[in-house]
Amino acid sequence: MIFTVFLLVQVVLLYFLATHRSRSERDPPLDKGAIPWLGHAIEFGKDAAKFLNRMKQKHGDIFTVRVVGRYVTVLLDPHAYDCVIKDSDSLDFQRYADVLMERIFMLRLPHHQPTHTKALMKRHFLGMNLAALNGTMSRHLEALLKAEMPPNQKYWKQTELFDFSYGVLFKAGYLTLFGGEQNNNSADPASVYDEYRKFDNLLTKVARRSLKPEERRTVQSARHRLWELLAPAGQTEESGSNAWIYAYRRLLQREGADEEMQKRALLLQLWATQGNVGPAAFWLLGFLLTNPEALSAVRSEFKQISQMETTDASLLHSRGNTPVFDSALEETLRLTAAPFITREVVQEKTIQMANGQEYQLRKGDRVCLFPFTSPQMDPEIYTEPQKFQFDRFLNKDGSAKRDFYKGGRRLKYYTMPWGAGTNGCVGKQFAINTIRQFVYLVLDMDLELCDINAHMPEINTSRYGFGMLQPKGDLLVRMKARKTH
Ligand code: HEM
Ligand SMILES: *[C@@H]1O[C@H](CO)[C@@H](O)[C@H](O)[C@H]1NC(C)=O
Ligand SMILES: *[C@@H]1O[C@H](CO)[C@@H](O)[C@H](O)[C@H]1NC(C)=O
Ligand SMILES: CC(=O)N[C@H]1CO[C@H](CO)[C@@H](O)[C@@H]1O
Repeated sequence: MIFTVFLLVQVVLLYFLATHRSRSERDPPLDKGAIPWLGHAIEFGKDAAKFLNRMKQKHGDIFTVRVVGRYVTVLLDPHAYDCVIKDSDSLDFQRYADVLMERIFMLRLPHHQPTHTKALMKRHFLGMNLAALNGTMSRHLEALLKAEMPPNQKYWKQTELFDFSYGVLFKAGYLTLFGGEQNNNSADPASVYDEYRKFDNLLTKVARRSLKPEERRTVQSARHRLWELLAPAGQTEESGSNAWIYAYRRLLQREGADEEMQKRALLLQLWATQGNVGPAAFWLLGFLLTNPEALSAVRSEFKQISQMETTDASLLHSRGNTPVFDSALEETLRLTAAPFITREVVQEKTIQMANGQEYQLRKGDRVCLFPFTSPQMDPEIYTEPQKFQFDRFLNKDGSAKRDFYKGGRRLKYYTMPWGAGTNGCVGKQFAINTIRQFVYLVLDMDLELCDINAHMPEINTSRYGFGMLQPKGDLLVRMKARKTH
């Protein structure tokens, strides 16, 4: 009896020691939440943007919250973001990414060297190779759109814009980066897309470990199917747009990854390269269709260019020639790109805020930036931040606007859809080219809302933190190819 009581006291004491944490002067405000251990996990998962806004009102631009036993310091002062983005000695991106890789993709790469992968991706997705990608992508896009919307058809085709945009861009992107030019053993893009959407729909729940039993079965089966579908990719050497997979596999082999881990790594890359473009193109087309002034501005810019240049495909590489489109895209991403930028604190570190105040980050905690809240939706930086204004990123003279201010100081980071620093998106330029080409081709068809008074669907709040947001529901449109083409 005495022994049991003794044990109980010990357990309680241990629990207290493990979860107790008091504030010191240099710590950010601490908010553990009412539920022991879980802390704020439930509210965080339901709608992270709303929760972080509430914490910002309560504590200011930096605070520490407890989420599933971990302490996460959230930093919302964009003037202080460089402290986190630039420091790779005391703040480790890889350690944090490894957790997600293991949980979502069941991927373990013990000898993985991120800098090598990074260099490989840069080699293949930028510079000369970007030029090759653009051509392949453009051919796949045209073929897929032609199949969806045969020329010379008389009748309107009704479709859901999100599903349409995601489907076409995913399949074109898959064929470009995983199928290649001559490759004959790549899987049917439609089956890859179907399985991917099942996986994608449950991804946030996998990351938060909140799957119901039947959802767990769905995820496991979709993940398995995808591994099998991707297994043949990059097995043989190829030139062309999927050469990167062969090189990537060779790199993984040198790092000691077996076949099994290689195909799992390919699913990770499918997610990184195909998960954001479709949703981004959906939001942009949706905002244009619900803002007639913006739509006609973009259409007339495209019209001018296609008159100037000889072929439509050349639009894809006329970088910098579409300031109106670029501004509309940047505005779209401001409103709908919401990644967390997270690091693990491996050494104590001091952060200096815009007002000069200093805070200490504790070893073992995580630090998380959420640029969606600030700068992107910050009313001090953008007037009426909820509103889509296609020309927000244009100066009066029509050039790109890059100066935005907070607290009287010019911001280095005024939107961050692509992340930043060494871990920023390597596919940015390719993604922009692709979206530009897709929107160009789609606007070249007859396209209209089924209900001219339709509003944009609401945001699915469970996806905050996972890159591009997705809508709750969809937007019905009808389209048909123009006769003259
Ligand atoms: C609208 C489209 C896209 C958006 C908004 C986007 C956004 C991002 C963001 C925010 C990150 C950084 C993640 C972090 O810091 O944790 C990232 C990483 C990455 N992106 Fe993109 N991306 C897009 C399209 C693409 C495309 C088309 C490709 C491939 C061609 C691509 C390839 C990658 C890769 C390989 C990484 C990982 C880089 C690393 O591990 O350091 N992305 N992307
Ligand atoms: C690919 O497969 C098709 C039939 O499945 C065949 O007609 C074509 O010649 C093949 N192409 C190459 C490059 O092997
Ligand atoms: C919202 O997103 C989650 C995660 O992707 C998904 O499971 C859920 O079905 C979505 N809800 C709606 C209404 O689309
Ligand atoms: C720089 C560049 O964009 N290059 C290529 C883009 O695609 C076309 C074909 O559609 C090629 O001709 C360009 O060389």
